[in-house]
Amino acid sequence: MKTYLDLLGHILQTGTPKGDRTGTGTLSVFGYQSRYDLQEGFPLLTTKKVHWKSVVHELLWFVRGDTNIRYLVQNGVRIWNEWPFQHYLESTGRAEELPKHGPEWKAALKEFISRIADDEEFAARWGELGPVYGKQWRDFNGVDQLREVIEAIRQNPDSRRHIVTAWNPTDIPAMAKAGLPPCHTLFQFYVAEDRLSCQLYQRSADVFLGVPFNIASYALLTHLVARECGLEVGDFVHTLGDAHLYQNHLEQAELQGTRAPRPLPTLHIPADASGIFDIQFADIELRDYDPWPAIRAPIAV
Ligand code: DHF
Ligand code: TMP
Repeated sequence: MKTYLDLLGHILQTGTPKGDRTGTGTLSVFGYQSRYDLQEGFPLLTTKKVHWKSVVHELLWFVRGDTNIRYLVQNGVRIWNEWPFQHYLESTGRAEELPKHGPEWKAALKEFISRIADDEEFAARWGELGPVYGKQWRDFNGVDQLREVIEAIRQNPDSRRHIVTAWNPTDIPAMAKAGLPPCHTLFQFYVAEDRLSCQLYQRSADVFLGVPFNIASYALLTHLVARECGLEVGDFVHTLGDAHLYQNHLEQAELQGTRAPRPLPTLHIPADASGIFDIQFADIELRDYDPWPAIRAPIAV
């Protein structure tokens, strides 16, 4: 899959140094588009190992309308841990005494996460990310956008209005408090020749850490919606706003750029598995994933 490596190369070659909210610093471009033909295989990167289990659990968590990290934590998914933790430290006045990523901070994070898993009340109070993706997809001021878009694709496939938006301006302050305003902001489905395509507008893209997850997540969503509508899959079109590489990811990105892509894995869901709203994790199977080793990088919080 050359497409993603082209994006890495484009930012390394033409990116402009730019400051950012987290204070890390980035190389950034504004506006970029990639296209993944889902008939060619499942676009999970092969040039580094991506934690597939987290991609699947996170998507099922969105689809169910959940916004509390407890489900993720209980299923071994760590990708959303740091934002509620930071909010907890700030709210309890301990952020100052625990410098980010130091040994005491790490110990406190571990303790926080085991309390989220074991203590239901604590999780209800501190595991919430606010009205983020799951809430907006399933209940945007009362509208179940996901259910409605699936019904609309079934009834009127040619429509040019198959849109789901996570960008709910009145809810942005509440999202920013414990989580983040949505990065994957708005998506649109498109049907032609019995194939379902999906385009995502992502306002802000951490190209080394976030984007590999985002591509796989929307490819999986496209498969699940297509299945629900009796369609084949078409393309995933990924449109990026601020596409950036953090300054502390540059070496990792260079290393990844030296690796030759391998054949893509394929996605398999048994015909008798439930539909998108009730599908089980175990029904979603990826075959023949043979990636290069993982490449570690620090995440900017
Ligand atoms: N903040 C920033 N700065 N970048 C992000 O990509 C991001 N993504 C969020 C929330 N906030 C964010 C949600 N998605 C990882 C991947 C996706 C993600 C959050 C985190 C991540 O850390 N991936 C590592 C480890 C994955 C694992 O747990 O095994 C990776 O190497 O892919
Ligand atoms: P921002 O809100 O200041 O743009 O910071 C969000 C960061 O998280 C930014 O680096 C983009 C990144 N991100 C992704 O790339 N994909 C995601 O799915 C999420 C949630 C965040």
